[in-house]
Parts: sequence; C-alpha cells; structure tokens
Amino acid sequence: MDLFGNTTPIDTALAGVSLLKGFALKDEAALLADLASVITQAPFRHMITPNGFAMSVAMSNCGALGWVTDRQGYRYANLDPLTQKPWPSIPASFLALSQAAALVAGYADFTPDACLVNRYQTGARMGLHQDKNERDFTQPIVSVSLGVPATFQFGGLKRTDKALNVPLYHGDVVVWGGEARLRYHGILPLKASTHPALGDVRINLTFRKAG
Ligand code: MD6
Ligand code: FE
Repeated sequence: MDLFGNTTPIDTALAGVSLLKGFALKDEAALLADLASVITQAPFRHMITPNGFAMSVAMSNCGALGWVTDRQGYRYANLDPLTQKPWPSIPASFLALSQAAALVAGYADFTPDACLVNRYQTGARMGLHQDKNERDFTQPIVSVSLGVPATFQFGGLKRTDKALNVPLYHGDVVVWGGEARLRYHGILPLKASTHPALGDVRINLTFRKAG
C-alpha cells in the first residue's frame, strides 16, 4: 500500500511509513466507548517535562506499560503515577485495530504492550522528537488519529532535517517502522475546529511494543 492511497506516488523519503486513510472509521463507535472507559480509570493530565514545563498535550495510557515524563525524565512505567494503580488494559477494540493496521503495513506479529493516549486542545502541539524509549526498534509504532485534523511533521534522522507536513484526519492510521522508526516528528499547534463525535479536540493513540 502506498503512502497517500493511489493518488500520489510513493515518496521514497518516507520509506517505512504507511498512511492508512480512514482505516479506523469502521471501528469508531467501539473505539470511542473504550476510550471513555480508559479515561475514567486513568484521567488525562498534563505531564511535566524534564525541564519543568507542563506539556500542552494532555496524556493518559493503557497497557502494561505507560509512557510518562516528570522531572526525572521520560520513561515507561507500569503504574499510573496519579493513581498508583496499573494502567487500564488495552481494550479489545484498540488492540484489534492496531494489529490489523500493522498487518496491512507488513508486520504480522505486532504485540503492543503500551498505548499512549494524547489529547490536543486548540493550540496544543508536540515539538519535533524521536521515539526512542522503546527496547526493540524492529517493532513498528501504530498511530491512530481521532477528532479534529492536525498537521503531522515528518522530519529526518536529525532534528534540523527539513520536515514534510502531512494532514491527519479522523480515522487515519499511520504505521511507522524500519528506516522511519527513528525519524523526528511532531504535531503543529492544533487549529480551532470541531468534530461531530469528539468536539474541539484531537485524540491520538500510539501503540508500541515498549518492554
Ligand atoms: C501525535 N504522535 O500524533 C503524536 N510518534 O499526536 C507521535 O508522536 C508519534 O504518531 C511515533 C509514531 C507515531 C506517532
Ligand atoms: Fe512520537
């Protein structure tokens, strides 16, 4: 499957990235119900970066491991620091979707143990970063976008490499692996907008094999 469906040629600069437009739409109802359940158990919070700044993106997690940041650094933790309880387990609808997307992208045995849930309100952004707190870089990351659109920046292997802007819409799924796995990426400040099911926010689910 090529990156932009069948309308645009494959951009070889993005080898290792599969953009599955609308792949999550058929599961919308179950995903939103399961999302609500996860957030009831592990509420969204603005975590603190190692430099002491509150992130503009609010976060939660489900799965055996959850991605956290505080003054001590970025890491995966098996307890929610807010509740001191294990994170909720990855709901069946989340797991099935992530595995189906990984399979389409060529990863037959993706077994995520971590699902980071990001909530962007108007103006929230995620600066260019690499995902490198995971153990096994041969495993892909599966990223699901829900709610209002956002502009995703695909950079290179160096922070200063020029980034390509790609809009992501409700239901889009991106699978990252191979040579793309350590590329810098980020989300531009969210523009004010409203989605019929989610209101004025964007939700991103990123599934990983972290441990
Ligand atoms: C977001 N996503 O889409 C932020 N990281 O809100 C990420 O940081 C990300 O989508 C690694 C792989 C896929 C992603
Ligand atoms: Fe990331």
